[in-house]
Amino acid sequence: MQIYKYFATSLTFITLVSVNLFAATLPIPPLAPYTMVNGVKTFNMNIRQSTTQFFSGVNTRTYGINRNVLGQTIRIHDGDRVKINYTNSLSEATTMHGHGMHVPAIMDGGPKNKIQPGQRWTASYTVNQPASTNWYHPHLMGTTARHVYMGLAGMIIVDDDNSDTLALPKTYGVDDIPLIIQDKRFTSSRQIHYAPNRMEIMRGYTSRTMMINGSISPTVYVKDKQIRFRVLNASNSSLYNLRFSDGRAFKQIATDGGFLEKPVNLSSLLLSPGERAEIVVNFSGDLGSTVTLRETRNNINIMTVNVNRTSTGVTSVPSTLKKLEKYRASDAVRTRNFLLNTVGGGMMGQMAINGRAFNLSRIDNVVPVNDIEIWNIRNTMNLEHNFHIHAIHFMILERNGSTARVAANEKGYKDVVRIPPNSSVKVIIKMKDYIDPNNGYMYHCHFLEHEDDGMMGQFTVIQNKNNPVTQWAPIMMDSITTMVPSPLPLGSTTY
Ligand SMILES: [Cu+2]
Repeated sequence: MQIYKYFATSLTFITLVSVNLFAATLPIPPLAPYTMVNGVKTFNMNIRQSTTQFFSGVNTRTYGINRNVLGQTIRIHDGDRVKINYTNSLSEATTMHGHGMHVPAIMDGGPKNKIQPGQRWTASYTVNQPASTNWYHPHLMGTTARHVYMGLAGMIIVDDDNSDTLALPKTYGVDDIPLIIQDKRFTSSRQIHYAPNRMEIMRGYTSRTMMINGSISPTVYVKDKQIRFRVLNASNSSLYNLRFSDGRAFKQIATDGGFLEKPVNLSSLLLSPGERAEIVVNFSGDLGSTVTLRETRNNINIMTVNVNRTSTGVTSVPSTLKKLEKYRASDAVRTRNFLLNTVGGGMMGQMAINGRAFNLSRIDNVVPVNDIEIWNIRNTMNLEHNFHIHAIHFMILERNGSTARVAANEKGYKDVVRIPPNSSVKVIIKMKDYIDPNNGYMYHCHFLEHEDDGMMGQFTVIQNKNNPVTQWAPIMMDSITTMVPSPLPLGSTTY
């Protein structure tokens, strides 16, 4: 009976997928509208439950932010004063963390910034970082993985004066296209199925049903020119190796923390959960043809690119993008060691860092501001992990003790680094501001099942008597306390 049921399910599933294959146009998450309130760019983001048709005719329960699934794209500029009001319309508590955002710890949206059902939490700060592709997602201890899986993830695009002037494709959704890549399991009634067992917590809760921007096997229609894709691995625990079906080369222009110094030529791109890459692909001369974007670890066609329009857009990619500030290993004043392994029970024990599972009321590390540090992260398990540090962007110094093993497309600012089984990575970091001895930032494995299980720690940034900074000033709260209804008032923008 079980076997029959399994086959029946599989057959139905295959039929549904084949019906939908390459049928949908790639959805582009709209830009989030904002209002200017006393000079502050104010966004109202409603976290809610709804339904989405991943499979035609079937309503699947999903979570989204101002959308049925995933979130609108928040677009802000270096130097902007912003307030992002997150209202929790779910029937359960959550949080909303700005991943990659360089903000004060209390604005980070980590596990401490809990938003109860019906409540609102506001991230208010002055944007203080270079142009980059970031994202927002829940970060409540123990439920992060399920909440992201249900659909809570959106992009935050930061612009700056440099990105404004670089001759790169920059029309959002047209030649500058977000690609939020995930995979999901579904029940036989096509509801999202999130129920990892112990082995799946360890090895990853993965699926062959992949989606981009919440759509299974979509088609994106582009002009015959240079097209920029902002790629985000928003999966819970999958590595994606992306490649085009014709093996064409493309250029990576940005890592997690913004532009590389120069474009890096690639024919495949490997991203672990939480990592981002901006790539530019040349489709000139391809009018009338299609090419498939493939995930090669599992041999899945994930998106068709249909070149159906002609254009006289950007024809080349600038040869230099940005000068990056780089620290040498000899500049570091200390090295911290982080061991990724389990505690208690060996391979089946609880995920931990340095033998301790996460505890919200424990500060694991105290980092003096303006000190250059090396963080030496070792994965001694026979499993994939990665390592994400909140608020600070770092550079990778070494892989397995070798500077030569750091790939060219990793030589930019990063906030997530892949740590393959039984390997080590040294990164160099410097926190320059936002001292707060009372509120911590997280560092953790971004395989969400590992993070929820305890592979996470907490650090504070404290004053440095040798090299002090002034305390950051919070943006004053104003009188806006309710959601701004549509239609949007003058001064707002929408896509
Ligand atoms: Cu991990």
